[in-house]
Amino acid sequence: MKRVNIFAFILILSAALLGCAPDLVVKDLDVTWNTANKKAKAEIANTGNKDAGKFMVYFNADEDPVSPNHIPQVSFNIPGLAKGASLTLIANFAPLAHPDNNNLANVYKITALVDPKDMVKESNENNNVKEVLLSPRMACVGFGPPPVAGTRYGSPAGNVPGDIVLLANGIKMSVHDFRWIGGGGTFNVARIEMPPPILFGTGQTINTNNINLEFDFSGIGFPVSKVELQYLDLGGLENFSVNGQPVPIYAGEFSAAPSPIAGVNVSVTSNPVPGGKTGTLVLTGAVQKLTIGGQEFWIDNVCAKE
Ligand SMILES: [Ca+2]
Ligand SMILES: [Ca+2]
Ligand SMILES: [Ca+2]
Ligand SMILES: [Ca+2]
Repeated sequence: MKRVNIFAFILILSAALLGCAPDLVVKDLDVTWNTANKKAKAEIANTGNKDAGKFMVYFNADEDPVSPNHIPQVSFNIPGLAKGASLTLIANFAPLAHPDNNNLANVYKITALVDPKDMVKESNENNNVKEVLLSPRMACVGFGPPPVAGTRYGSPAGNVPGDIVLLANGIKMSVHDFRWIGGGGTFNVARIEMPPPILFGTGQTINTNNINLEFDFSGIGFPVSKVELQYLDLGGLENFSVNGQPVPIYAGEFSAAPSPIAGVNVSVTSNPVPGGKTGTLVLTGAVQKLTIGGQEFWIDNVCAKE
């Protein structure tokens, strides 16, 4: 009988001790993720009945693929949080953009973790994480590194038309004949390089010199409803097609490309720069394939969105 009493007492005591503990929770996680802003806002609360001492809060930007050296994470040191109190933290990821993490283009999820190092013993350790999947999903080709600047595709690399030369984030890039306005064509070279010293792209870009690049989005893992890229046109004419249309291919000034093509709306902006023009292409609709190339023509940040 005495034994049972002691056992009961221990049970009550443990319950009391457990009940008298902080409980840190991530109550809310809001993510703003677009070209201008890459921020996560979390409300952290202590819903326990004891004050919490110091702890940390991590905001992780989960990537696919994971970058080798610049995994985006924002961390906070919190000196303490009284019982019943809450605080709001804002993590700004924009300054963490780096070529090594594809300028944050591979981020698909934001995770907020309270007390990741378990510095506070809590009544509930299983409510310390909240995640937000970024929507729409997005996959991009940013032209490295890798590959290194100077990498060439096409004739000098021994490629033949149709060769797949690059695979990035499920997007396949192949090389094809460039077609002249009057018919006939050529198969010359595309080169990974730093762009001319004009505000265009981010880091490395790809130059097309009388060759076409085809981007195939069919292996991307989600339905594509939008494709965007940035371009720099320093002369000559361009080729352009969407989902294999028109046949054989549009040849002319890229900024005058027709719209719609194959049911996809085509929007090209154009701003003058010394020696040419730069701008963006936005394709809105179900895009499976995009073919593009020119003569003195660069592109960067080919992004497909859900
Ligand atoms: Ca907790
Ligand atoms: Ca803890
Ligand atoms: Ca780039
Ligand atoms: Ca042109």
